[in-house]
Amino acid sequence: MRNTNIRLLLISALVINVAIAAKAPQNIAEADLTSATKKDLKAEVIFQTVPEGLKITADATGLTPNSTHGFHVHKVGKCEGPDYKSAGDHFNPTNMQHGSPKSEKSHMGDMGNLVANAKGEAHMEMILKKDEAKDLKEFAGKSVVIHAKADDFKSQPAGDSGARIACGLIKFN
Ligand SMILES: [Cu+2]
Ligand SMILES: [Zn+2]
Repeated sequence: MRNTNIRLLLISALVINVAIAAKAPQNIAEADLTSATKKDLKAEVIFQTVPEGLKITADATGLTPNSTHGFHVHKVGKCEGPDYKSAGDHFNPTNMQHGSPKSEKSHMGDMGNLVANAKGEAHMEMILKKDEAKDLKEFAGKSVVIHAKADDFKSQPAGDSGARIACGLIKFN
């Protein structure tokens, strides 16, 4: 009798847990970036689906003061330092050329530049207005990369933004 009660209790706890997991928001994903070469460099990037597209909020610290850095989603969710080549090319499911996120015809993963202030901190908010960008599941499992140099939005295939200095995986919370 007591055994049955305990079993019922366990089962109901399980059911409640499954229900909570199912209700966890799938409209927000996050990447925490670290750097193998610049120990102070850290960044948090939040991806949130909104009616207009995909809202991206990035905060970075530990950058060189007053510097500008190419900033992209890369197609492989693998951050192996120190060069992070493991992250592969830019996320480009629509087969476009590299460019500015403001252009319809750029890589899905092109997020422009992160611009650091005099303290080496960068804050960026933008909305990727691409139809395909609304499916956050496409972004989860990819990686976010910060580059050493500015993205010129012209050079192919990656905006001539130089070495990859930080990397982080995109995960649902
Ligand atoms: Cu990149
Ligand atoms: Zn690109």
